[in-house]
Amino acid sequence: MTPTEPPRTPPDLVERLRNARRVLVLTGAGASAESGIPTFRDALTGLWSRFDAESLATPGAFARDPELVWGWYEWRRMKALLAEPNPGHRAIAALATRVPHLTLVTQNVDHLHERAGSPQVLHLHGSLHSPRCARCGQPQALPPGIPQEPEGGRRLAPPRCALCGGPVRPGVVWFGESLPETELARAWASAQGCELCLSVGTSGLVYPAADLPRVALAAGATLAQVNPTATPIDDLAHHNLRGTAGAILPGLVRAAWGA
Ligand code: BV8
Ligand code: ZN
Repeated sequence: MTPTEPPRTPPDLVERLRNARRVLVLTGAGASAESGIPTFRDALTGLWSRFDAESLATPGAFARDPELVWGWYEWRRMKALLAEPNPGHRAIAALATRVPHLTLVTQNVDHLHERAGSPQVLHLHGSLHSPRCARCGQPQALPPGIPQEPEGGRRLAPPRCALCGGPVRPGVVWFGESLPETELARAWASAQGCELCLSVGTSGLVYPAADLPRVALAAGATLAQVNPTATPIDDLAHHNLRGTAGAILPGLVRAAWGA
């Protein structure tokens, strides 16, 4: 570590983490970047490169061109299934065995936290792995195995609902759609009651998830960020650990508990 670089495991943060009873961890797409999953704003290449995420991840885009949108999500689901959890996911899973009350809230839809062993994950934006009928809402089974989607993508007709014949949509929360009430309420309550909020790999641009670190701060929590680049809450955070989740989080857990 060069002398000018800020410490990646500041002693006061390590102490705070080791002694905290209630910790909120909020993750965004950056937490999965080292697993090879493009971040949300990088996941638009090839066929989708002329779109921005906010325009494609919407009910309107799916209504206008279901094959374009379903093709994008099947490509992302393939990337998620081919990916492995990274050391950052595993360090967060280890926190669950150390912190008496750990709440893990994710904006991600890839299920890598679960595959890394995190016992409870609050999904604010849904999941790639739980599609439902766009018409009647009936949950739909996905074909077994890994979809074979070409890089750069292709249009793909969404399956039809077994019950009503409507188009099957991804089980994610699109822009303009409400977040699941229970998960949001539990995330909000955790932010209001935590001693430490760890915001990992999120640009903090999407609401209401982006409010959680501010809610924690207002309730008196210590706020720490793990991100290689600056975000809108840099000035608010007590600690800005400038680096990747896979590089920083294991060191933080080791500094706090040895193993
Ligand atoms: C809603 C699922 C009510 C789909 C996504 C105020 C209040 C409420 C709503 C709004 C509001 N202001 C504006 C809104 C509307 C909107 C919104 O927030 N718009 C933004 C663009 C301004 N919010 C909504 O529509 C929400 N709905 O509030 O309902 C309502 C109802 C009706 C009408 C109006 C309101 C719904 C938001 C959910 C949208 N769905 N995802 C999908 O995945 O396809 S959001 C999408 O962005 C992803 O889930 C993603 O996770 C999320 C946030 O992005 P990030 O995770 O931060 O990813 P990003 O690529 O941006 O950044 C990656 C970061 O990682 C970077 O900082 C990078 O530096 C860092 N990084 C990179 N590598 C690493 C790393 N960090 C660590 N380690 C590394 N190796
Ligand atoms: Zn249906």
